[in-house]
Amino acid sequence: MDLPLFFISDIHLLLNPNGGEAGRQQRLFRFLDHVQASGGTLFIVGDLFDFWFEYKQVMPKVYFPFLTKLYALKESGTEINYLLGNHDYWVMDFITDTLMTNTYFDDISFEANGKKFYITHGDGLLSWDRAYRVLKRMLRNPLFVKSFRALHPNIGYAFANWVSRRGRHFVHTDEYNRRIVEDLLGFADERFAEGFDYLITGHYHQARQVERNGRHLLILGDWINYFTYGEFDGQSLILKTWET
Ligand SMILES: [Mn+2]
Repeated sequence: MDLPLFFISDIHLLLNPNGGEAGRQQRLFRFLDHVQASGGTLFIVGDLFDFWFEYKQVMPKVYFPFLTKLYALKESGTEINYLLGNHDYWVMDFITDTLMTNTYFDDISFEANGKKFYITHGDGLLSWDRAYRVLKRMLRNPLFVKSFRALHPNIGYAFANWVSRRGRHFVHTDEYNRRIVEDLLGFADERFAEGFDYLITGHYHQARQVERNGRHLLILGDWINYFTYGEFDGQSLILKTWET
């Protein structure tokens, strides 16, 4: 795993691009160029796509510019690790074999330069999220996925669009965000007690870095409002903003 390590999440590339989408993607492409030039490793910590559902022979064409960009990055020799989120869990061989170096269906942990990392997309972590955890198990159930895949793609994607429009609430109150950080710190402290130095999560659409006795919780923000990323240079992990 080549240093530096870069962590991004919650880009939510749109199925129905709005006026700002091309510019947003160009900004992301410049970041990817930076990753390539640095000779480092990229971690995408979930919700790269606002919706990805792959079929045996079919995948969404709207993402073509991004897919070619990422494929070129991989072909140049950059390692791309993709941890699936709650918007882009339903991948097949195009993602796992063609586009990404490694794809992960669950949390991962590893050691780099003497530091122990725990990486999670983060959905379902909150202590009060019991109902969501049941829903998550259902949406990932192989029988459910098989049934959804049997629907015509136009029907499947129309349904996803409808769900996505209803669920778009990426800006929360300060009070709600503070409660989330507090709850995530409970989960982080458990990982720190196990010996992990860094807990990195996405999903919560807030950019925060909290230190606890030299160990760090990093909430990655997103590429909708924050344009943030985590960078580990071998010594320390820092939350940065791309093109401030
Ligand atoms: Mn998410």
